Amino acid sequence: MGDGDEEPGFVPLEFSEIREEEMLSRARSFYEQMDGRRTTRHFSDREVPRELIELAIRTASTAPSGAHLQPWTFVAISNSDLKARIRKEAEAEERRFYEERIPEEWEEVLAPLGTDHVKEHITDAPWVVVLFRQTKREREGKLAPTYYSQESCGIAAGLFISAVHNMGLATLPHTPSPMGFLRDILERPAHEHAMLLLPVGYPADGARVPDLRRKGIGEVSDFRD
Ligand code: IYR
Repeated sequence: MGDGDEEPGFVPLEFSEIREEEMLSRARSFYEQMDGRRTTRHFSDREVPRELIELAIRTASTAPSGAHLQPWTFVAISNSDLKARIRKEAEAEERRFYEERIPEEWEEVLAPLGTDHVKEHITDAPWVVVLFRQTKREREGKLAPTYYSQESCGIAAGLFISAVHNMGLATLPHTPSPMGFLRDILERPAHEHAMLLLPVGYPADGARVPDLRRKGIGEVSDFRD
């Protein structure tokens, strides 16, 4: 692209090339950093400054999204009463799931994770962030569609989780099911659907995680070079 190719609405890409050696070293250290992330269910109630949560949400919001509509709302809750209400409703739904609705083949793969209907993390963690997916957007006073909102919000959630890990805190993608109660409690509009509940905080002293291994590169990829 040379002079005279300037299209309105476009600006030059800011890109600075990195030497290949440096690329490899950065790629390795980022992988190692991310490979050290574990999902724990045990959170401390130690305070976390609001600015860190804002930065995690800003990072999540850098996600690419369908038609750049950024179809997400991150509701960040530190209010204890609200967290207690959310926990109560989440546990009521989860109790039904674990006691009545869970199919055998699901129970089998959940057992090693040690999960149950008790969701202490919702009241222990200093922050609970609920990711709402917007299936519609406002356009000229009416509602119009968003596009690829599941994919967009999934990517944003991944960036949120990475940002939290990178800043030295822990989070847990919790999926109370069904989670319609979150829209009611948090007074979000009908076109926003709760997708993930993410407690954020320090791990508790003595926090434990299941003894899992991750799949190797050969199990998660199929190269054709
Ligand atoms: N939503 C429930 C059950 C659950 C389901 C899966 I798949 C998990 O990886 C973990 C839990 C809960 O949050 O307990």
